[in-house]
Amino acid sequence: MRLDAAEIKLIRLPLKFSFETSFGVQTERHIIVLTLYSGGLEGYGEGVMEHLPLYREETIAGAWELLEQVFLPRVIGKEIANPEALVAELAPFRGNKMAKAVAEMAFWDLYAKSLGQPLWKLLGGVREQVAVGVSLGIQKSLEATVAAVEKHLSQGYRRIKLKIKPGWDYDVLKAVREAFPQATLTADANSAYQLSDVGTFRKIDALGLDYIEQPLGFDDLLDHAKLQREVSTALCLDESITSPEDTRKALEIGAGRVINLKPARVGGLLSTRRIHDVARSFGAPLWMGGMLEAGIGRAHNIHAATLEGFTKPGDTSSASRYWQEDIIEEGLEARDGFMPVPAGAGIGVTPKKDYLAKLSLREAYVSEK
Ligand code: OSB
Ligand code: MG
Repeated sequence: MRLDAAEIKLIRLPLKFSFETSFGVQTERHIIVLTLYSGGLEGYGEGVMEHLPLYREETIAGAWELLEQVFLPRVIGKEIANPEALVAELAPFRGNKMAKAVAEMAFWDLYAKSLGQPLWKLLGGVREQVAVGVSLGIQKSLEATVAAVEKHLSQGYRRIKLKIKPGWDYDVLKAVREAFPQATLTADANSAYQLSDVGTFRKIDALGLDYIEQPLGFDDLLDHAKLQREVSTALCLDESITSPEDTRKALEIGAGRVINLKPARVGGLLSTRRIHDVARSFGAPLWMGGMLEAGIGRAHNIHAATLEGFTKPGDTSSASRYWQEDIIEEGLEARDGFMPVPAGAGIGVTPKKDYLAKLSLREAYVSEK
């Protein structure tokens, strides 16, 4: 299909809660929203990068520059047959997976719409709803944490993930475990620890967590392998996984046993499917991560989570947890711990154009020269 034009917007969307992790506190998102135009069709993509490179290296400034000046001009005006062809166009450029993913995922939406198919079917998904849990930020107190866990368990969420950081780890996990002996609990450190903190993880090991997410360096597989040999709880990799190749290496050396897969972190949905296949070949379960996405990115993630290997509950919880008003018409709401996959062609959601215009801080339009 021929790509006629592209529009990028940077929007600001306030969160309903302040989300604290080991790397900072978020009270709002700044989101790059891409629309690709082809014939009468529109495909949508959403960026997960932020102003500061606190999670991984990419930034809004860098992604904006690449999308507006390099990636989009390279594909607009061209005949792009399928997602493989789009990925090939961007392949000469190293890294910048999040920026590439914005374009790749918008293209998938467009491509699925051109075929009149829902995205999940085109990807080869096997289910029409996906199991979900919640990711709870660092709270003000142990009591507040236990109350937040209670609230989300009672809403039916199938797993509770608690953010941890040095000084806020074993005690909070222990308090929650004691209050909820049967709950599926996990912890996410967002790379806040070093191998020398092994003592903390030996203590946490006794709490029966389903996994411990990304305890060590964002780009460090070797020390994760060393830590995994010291604890019986599975380690789950998030930040460290950006490609099928590093997934193979991570699983080969035993750097973890579970994969948090975020399409936006790995360059998009083709890469997601390849990583999924690598993880399955090692027998490693996957789950769908999240980056506090608004409706477009959340919809993409829900579609991708229908692939067979996503056997653990993901982070794509109800949009109404995050936003007073989402950027799409449809409500993405979980019921009893399951998120239905949006129906209709492509990602199956409709951006609110007037609302996006109101939220917009910056815009660019790329058309054929
Ligand atoms: O590490 O999974 C993470 C949010 C922003 C950046 C990194 C992470 C997260 C979350 C939130 O855990 C998941 C969500 O609710 O979207
Ligand atoms: Mg994580």
